[in-house]
Amino acid sequence: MEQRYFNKEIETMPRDELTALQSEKLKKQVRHVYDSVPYYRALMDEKGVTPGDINGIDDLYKLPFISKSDLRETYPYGMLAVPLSDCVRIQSTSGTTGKRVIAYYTQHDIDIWEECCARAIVAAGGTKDDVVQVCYGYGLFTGGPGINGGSHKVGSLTLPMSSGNTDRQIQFMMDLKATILCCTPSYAAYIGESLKEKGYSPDDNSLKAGIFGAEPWTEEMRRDIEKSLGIKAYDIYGLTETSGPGVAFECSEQKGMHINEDHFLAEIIDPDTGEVLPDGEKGELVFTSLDKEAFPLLRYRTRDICVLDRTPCSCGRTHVRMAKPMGRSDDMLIIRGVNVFPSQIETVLINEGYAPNYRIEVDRVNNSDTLDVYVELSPDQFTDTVGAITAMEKKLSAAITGILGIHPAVHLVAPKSIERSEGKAKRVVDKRKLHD
Ligand code: DLL
Repeated sequence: MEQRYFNKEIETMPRDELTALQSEKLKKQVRHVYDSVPYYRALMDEKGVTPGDINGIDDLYKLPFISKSDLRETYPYGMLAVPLSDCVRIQSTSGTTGKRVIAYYTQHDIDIWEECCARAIVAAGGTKDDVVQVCYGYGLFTGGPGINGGSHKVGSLTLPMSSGNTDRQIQFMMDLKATILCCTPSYAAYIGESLKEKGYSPDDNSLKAGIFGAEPWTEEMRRDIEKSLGIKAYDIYGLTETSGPGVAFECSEQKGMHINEDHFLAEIIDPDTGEVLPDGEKGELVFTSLDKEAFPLLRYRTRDICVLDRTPCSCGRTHVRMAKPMGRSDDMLIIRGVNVFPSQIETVLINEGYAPNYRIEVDRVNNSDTLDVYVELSPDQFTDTVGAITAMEKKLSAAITGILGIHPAVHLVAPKSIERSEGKAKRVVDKRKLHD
């Protein structure tokens, strides 16, 4: 397949040149942050490191980390590195786990963010002839605005749908012949289900690709969505703290997501000790933004658990690839001492022939953890014979036990009884936290 790039020179830059570019940018960025963010300067002083100690990316390890608690402590302006009058926009996280994070952007910051999204769209086959339907949320969430800007840069016709109102999404998709769909994977699955209910087959739409991210999703879910929409589904990753979507994206090889390394320097660390781990080892992803002006975080701990791969990719891009994050370290459930990621359960469900409509409930009864998995039946699977349902529940429970090593109570529930998501799906209820 012929490869297309949005910025060929940068995306295929030989490694030694890329490293030199990163080192140059890092030196400048550390000086900028030290001079303009008193909070980070104090952290550096405490560690006994000065901008003069940073002569390239090999010195990155000397810098202190930043984590979400630092952002909370400095809320709302404490991490700002330029005068507020130089900023043109804010975006923000949903703040479900505490105070919202506010990210600030100068026009330069928006330009680089949108270029990162444009690279992702082109890697998924996008051109100026495409019709890009953006059904990530618009507003404070970065998904809609970021992909919207990227699509403009590519020159595609952009449909700024935002999330929700699925009937209207389908009408525009059909009437305007959308070719690229951008939303969360859980919403893509819901759109696929709704199309089927309306009597459309996957061949009836004009879609060729989807760019899905903002939440963890499995390879099994990818195949499910590809089948229901008749497309090739691409993963995209990002976070508000670094800019938004487009920090990393999949190419046609789909062997991990290329990190836009000219803007974001990636490390994997041991989440417990902070020690930098060699490539190929699983750990917490840490990003340093190399040329953002307004909100330039150095060594920001994402909490996302994944692996980096620096082996060459046959797409020609030289930038490092990150594996699909298997979840956040703070989403990982510890059930009866066993580490469980919701994505492991999702893999089993789909392999066993269920749709990815499920809810995981964890509780503690008589000092022992309980795990209940509610899984929705499709109309074809639905039966009101109790014996048949019990047998299916037993089989699924055994399959999950085989992977996790702990035994869940599986409850198969009626079609449509689990709430659908138009944005990031909420699949886990940990009642132990509610009791504490
Ligand atoms: O979710 C930005 C985004 C929008 C990415 C649209 C992709 C598409 P936040 O709301 O700040 O930003 O959430 C960031 O979401 O740390 C990950 O835990 C998770 N996440 C994002 N993309 C992926 C992905 C946006 N492709 C947090 N796979 C991150 C797994 C993802 N998790």
